[in-house]
Amino acid sequence: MTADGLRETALRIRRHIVDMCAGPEGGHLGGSLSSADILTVLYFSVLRCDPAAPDDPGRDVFLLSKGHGAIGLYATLAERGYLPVAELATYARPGGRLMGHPVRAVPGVEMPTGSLGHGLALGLGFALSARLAGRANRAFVLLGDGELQEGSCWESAIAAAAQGADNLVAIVDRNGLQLTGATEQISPLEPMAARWRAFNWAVREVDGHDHEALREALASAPWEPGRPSVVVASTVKGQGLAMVAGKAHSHYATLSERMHARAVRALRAGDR
Ligand SMILES: Cc1ncc(C[n+]2csc(CCOP(=O)(O)OP(=O)(O)O)c2C)c(N)n1
Ligand SMILES: [Mg+2]
Repeated sequence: MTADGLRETALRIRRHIVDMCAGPEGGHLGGSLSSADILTVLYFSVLRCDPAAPDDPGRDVFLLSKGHGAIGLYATLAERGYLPVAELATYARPGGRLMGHPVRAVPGVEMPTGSLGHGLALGLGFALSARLAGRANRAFVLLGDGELQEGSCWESAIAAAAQGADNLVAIVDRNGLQLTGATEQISPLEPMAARWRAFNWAVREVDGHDHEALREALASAPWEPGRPSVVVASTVKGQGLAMVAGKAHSHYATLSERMHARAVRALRAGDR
């Protein structure tokens, strides 16, 4: 996809996210906006995947380990053709399949997620099974930075390096915020890149809102044969909406009609 195409797609995805947050249940606004460019680049420039054959054994697998970012994933899957865009209006409504956290009933969702700390182990399982079957497909796992406070993430990192799983690619949405505040004030994660290197992973640090930098890093993995890869993507929680960007309270929002209209105007203005 062209640079303009990616930019327009990311904007549409952000608009869907904002729309879903205006429903009666609200949604995880900030973390979905911070991941929107990563998801756009993955689904429109990197992943070998086909909405017409979501179970193709040769597909690249994507797992949203930070499953609370579900509305961003739904918006991306809809834009990519896995489900009708109109279905996004059923998010969090009785009888619908688009719940607050993703489940396998949604086309394109590989595993249910939402309980933090499990996605990297699941991704390693996909990567190892592809290798055993002699297939070249890769597994991509998107982790929250606060999520990395779960010890199971580091257990999985050790196991992946021990297995030399170079078809596993982790992406850390490094927005610096977790539910109640800054990661560095609550349970520090720095030096982030050095920690992953110490766990024997190949590491790249990129601007998580720069489509070309993301594409180059993700499409060219593995960068070091025999090592799993991690992209530490520097992001802003709530990116695209100045009224919440960089603020912990962006984590979850139920937008009133007035706030929704303001958010839609702000997104449009940012596109100029
Ligand atoms: C095991 C577990 N503990 C707690 C939660 C509740 N929870 C949901 S989101 C969140 C904060 C996660 O922060 P981060 O991973 O940085 O996500 P982001 O900033 O990208 O939204 C927490 C604690 C959970 N979903 N799972
Ligand atoms: Mg975070």
